[in-house]
Amino acid sequence: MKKLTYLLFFCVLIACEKENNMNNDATEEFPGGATTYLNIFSGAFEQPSSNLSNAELAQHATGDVGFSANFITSPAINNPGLGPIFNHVSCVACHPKNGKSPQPLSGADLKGLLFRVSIPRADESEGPMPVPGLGGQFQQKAIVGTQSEGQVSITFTETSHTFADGTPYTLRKPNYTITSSTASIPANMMISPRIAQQVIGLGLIEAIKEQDILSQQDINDSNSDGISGKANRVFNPATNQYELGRFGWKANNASLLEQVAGALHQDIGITSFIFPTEASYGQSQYDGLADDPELDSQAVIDLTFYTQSLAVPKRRFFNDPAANKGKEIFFNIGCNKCHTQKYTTGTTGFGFVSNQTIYPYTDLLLHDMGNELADNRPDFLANGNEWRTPPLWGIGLTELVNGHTSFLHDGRARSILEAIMWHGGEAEAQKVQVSKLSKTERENLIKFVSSL
Ligand code: HEC
Ligand code: HEC
Ligand SMILES: [Ca+2]
Ligand SMILES: [Ca+2]
Ligand SMILES: [Ca+2]
Repeated sequence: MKKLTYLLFFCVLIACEKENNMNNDATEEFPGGATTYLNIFSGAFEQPSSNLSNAELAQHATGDVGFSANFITSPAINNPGLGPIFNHVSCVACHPKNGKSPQPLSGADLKGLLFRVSIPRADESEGPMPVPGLGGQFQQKAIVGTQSEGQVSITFTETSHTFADGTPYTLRKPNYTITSSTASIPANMMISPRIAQQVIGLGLIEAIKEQDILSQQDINDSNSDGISGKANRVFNPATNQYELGRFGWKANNASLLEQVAGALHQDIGITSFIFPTEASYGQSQYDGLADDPELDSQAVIDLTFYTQSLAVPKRRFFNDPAANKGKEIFFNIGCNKCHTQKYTTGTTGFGFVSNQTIYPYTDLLLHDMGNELADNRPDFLANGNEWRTPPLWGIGLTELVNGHTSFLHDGRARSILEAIMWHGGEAEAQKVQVSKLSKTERENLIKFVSSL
């Protein structure tokens, strides 16, 4: 009898270990593999990968200048072409110190928040249908003498909740309203709020083998764990074909070149060889200047290289007992079912991101996160409830680098714990388990996530 109990206990342990797949290799202290940056300070997101050649370091430095450059109204000698309509004047204005934007508290200063807009179409997998007179993004700024597309207001609804141990907490939901617009707003227009993400480690994300992402899909939840990750498939104008989506909050961009050229085009109003026509073409704001592309192709490639070669900082609290207890909770609860711990990258055009063992904590797949987080706006294969699992590496440094702890797709969460408590849909079970943890267990879990 006693033997049987032991045996059963043993099996449960084995099953549990097999199920949660936790990896405890010492290499995890260097989550970006050989690219990892080893100092922790407020500039930790602005460092080139540690394994760049001198030529690569020089290109990184050139791209760095472009990332910080303020674009200005044409004609100008340096950085011309801003707008005529735009969201911000530089990359770094939205991605401060290459980190996440703080949450905006009013429509008067949206910081790194922008709004994607579209109207419904028969087959959403072809990508969002632009809104007549507004296009695919709402630009709330314009150069002197031009009208912006309009203004937005933000209000908040606060709700009260309690953990199982009786500790209260609140969640604050932002509501966005377009208060004025140069175009008439169609009744069926869909709006997706998106906040600027951190831009570290993206060359490594680009180098994850497509097969390693696709093999995690479980579209029909055939293993019945309530989680049904799905890859996005998006049109890439740089290659003129549909490809696996990796970047953006809905995995709506296939490559960093497309992402960067898209940011120049839509966010700043700069045309390039990928997007040679102004975002405002066909609208009253169009400038009609024959100066496109406004940025030469080498500058776009250097800027893209900058995002491909930014290091991931070293882990903190790596051998901290509380963080290690939190790691066990993370895996036992099943956070890793979406926040995949580890990959070995493939061989890419860049040696420095090839064949690296990395720990980004993402599956790069889309998940239904419930109605509370939904933007109700499809983006290629992502439906209105789905978001891409964001990488968690660097998350604990957000406070040090950016002086805030705003998380999730519109920055609504005011802490890592709030970000977890907003999880719903496919992650409802994990959220409920967190709500049942003791105070110490909750603190350990947060300590672990902050160590990433
Ligand atoms: C108006 C604010 C804003 C500006 C300006 C801006 N970005 Fe972004 N950036 C964002 C937002 C918002 C996202 C998320 C977009 C999405 O979900 O589609 C993003 C995403 C990205 C990503 C993908 C990150 C990831 O993890 O998927 C990269 C790379 C990036 N931006 C680079 C740039 C570069 C380079 C520039 C300058 C040319 C720039 N951004 C300018 C707001 C901005
Ligand atoms: C079903 C998949 C899934 C599971 C399970 C899951 N997450 Fe997430 N997580 C996501 C997605 C998707 C987002 C982005 C949601 C959004 O922005 O609206 C996210 C966002 C986050 C963020 C905010 C990241 C950022 O950069 O803004 C944190 C922190 C986080 N998750 C931690 C956890 C923890 C801890 C657990 C386990 C208790 C967990 N997640 C379980 C999919 C998941
Ligand atoms: Ca322009
Ligand atoms: Ca627009
Ligand atoms: Ca499943």
